[in-house]
Amino acid sequence: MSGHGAPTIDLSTLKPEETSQLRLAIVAASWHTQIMDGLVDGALRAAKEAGIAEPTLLRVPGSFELPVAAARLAPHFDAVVALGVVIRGGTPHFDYVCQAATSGLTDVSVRTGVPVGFGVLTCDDEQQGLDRAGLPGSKEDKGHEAVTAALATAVTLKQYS
Ligand code: DLZ
Repeated sequence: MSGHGAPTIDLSTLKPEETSQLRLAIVAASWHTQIMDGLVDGALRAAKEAGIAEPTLLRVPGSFELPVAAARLAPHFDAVVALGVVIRGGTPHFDYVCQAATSGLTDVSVRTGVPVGFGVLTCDDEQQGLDRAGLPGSKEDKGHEAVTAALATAVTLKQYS
């Protein structure tokens, strides 16, 4: 999977009166510090562009802990964004952590009806993460993308609440 085919969602086309009032929570794992710093910066930048003054930022140890954090916060927010970096190693651990994070976050989103932006990078090596982290020299900005997607979905769904 790659970024090819991603839609252009421009936060500036969303009405500020819709996005600025949204309650946004960002849950972020802590493994792979440099890449995570880029993801968190991108997510906070997107929140600021949407006019959200004070998003809640909650740090957890690893990506495995993201679903339980998202589950605890989701009922209190309009959108949740999960950020993490999982890098393939020499054991099947990678697959278990990726599977747990992905299915857990999907479950939270569907069960609560609160959009959960998926900003978890699943990488073969560190370079793949750096390329997507929104850092100087990165090709993609996945933290920003995850917040944009979650807010756009929250705005779309708001009329059906
Ligand atoms: C144990 C582990 C490993 C090997 N790799 C990663 C990783 O690349 N990215 C990540 O976010 N977390 C990793 N973890 C930690 C697990 O997510 C979890 O925190 C621990 O298994 C404790 O529950």
